[in-house]
Amino acid sequence: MFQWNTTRTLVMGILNVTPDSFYDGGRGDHVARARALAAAGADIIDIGGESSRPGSQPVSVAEELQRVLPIIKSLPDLLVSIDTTKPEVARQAVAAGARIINDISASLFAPARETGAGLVLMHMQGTPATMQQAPRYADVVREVHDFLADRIAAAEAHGVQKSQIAVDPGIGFGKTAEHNRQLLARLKEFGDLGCPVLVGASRKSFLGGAVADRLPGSLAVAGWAVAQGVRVVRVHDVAATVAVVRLIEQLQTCNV
Ligand code: PT1
Repeated sequence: MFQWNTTRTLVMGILNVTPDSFYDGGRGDHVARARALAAAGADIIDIGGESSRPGSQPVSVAEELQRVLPIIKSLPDLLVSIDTTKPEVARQAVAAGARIINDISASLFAPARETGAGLVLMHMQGTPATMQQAPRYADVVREVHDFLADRIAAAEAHGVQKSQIAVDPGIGFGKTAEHNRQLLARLKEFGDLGCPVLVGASRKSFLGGAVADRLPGSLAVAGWAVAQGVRVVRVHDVAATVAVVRLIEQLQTCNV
C-alpha cells in the first residue's frame, strides 16, 4: 500500500497531456517532459489527460485512457500520480504503474481501496465547466475544512486507510481570488485533519497578470505554503520550486 512520506516536502511536477493545457512550459514530447521534471527534482509526476481548469469540458474514458496510459507505461521508474475523476481511468492508470490517484472530485474511494494507491482528496465547488460563475461561501476556510474532514471519513468508511490520503483545498476550483487568498492565509487550520496537505496554486489566475508572468507569485505561494506546514506542492516550474522549498525547510530547522 502507498503511504505518504511525511519527513520532507514533496514537489509534484505537472504533466498535462491535454491538447488545451493552460500552461505547458515549452511543449515537446510528453515522456521527455516527464523525464525533465524528474531531473529537475520532482518527487511525483502528476499526469492528467482531462483539463480541469475553469471552463473546461469533460473528455471520454477512452480518450483519456489513450492519452495517459502510454506515458505512464513509459515511466516505470518514476512515482506517478494520475489526475482523474473517472474510476476506470484511475484503475487502469494504477495497473499501468501510477501509484497515486489525484482525485479533484474527492470520490474515487473504491479504486483507492482496491489498489492501495495514494489518494488526493480535493475540494471543488461546482464543476470545472461552471465553477467560476458564482463562487459563494459564508466562511470559505471553514467550509473547505469541513468538506475535507467529511471526505476523509467517507473514504475511511469505504475501506481506504488514512495513511493513503492527502487533502487539498483546491485553489482556483469554485473560488474568487479573495477566497483563494483566505485559504492560503489560513492553511494551518487544515493541520488538524491528520493528513498531509497538498496545494496547487502554480500559475493560476488569482495571482494576476499574464500566465507567463506568474512565476514569482507561484514561487511565493509555494514557499509560504511550506512555511505553513504544507507537505506537497503541485507546480509547473519544478527546479525553481525545489530551490524555494529546500530553503524554507532549512529556515524551519534553524534554532533562533
Ligand atoms: C490542484 C489542481 C489539480 N489544479 C490537485 N489537482 C489543477 N490535487 C489540476 C486558474 O484559475 O490545485 N490540486 N489538478 C488545474 N486547475 C486549475 C484551476 C488551473 C484554476 C488553472 C486555474 O487559472
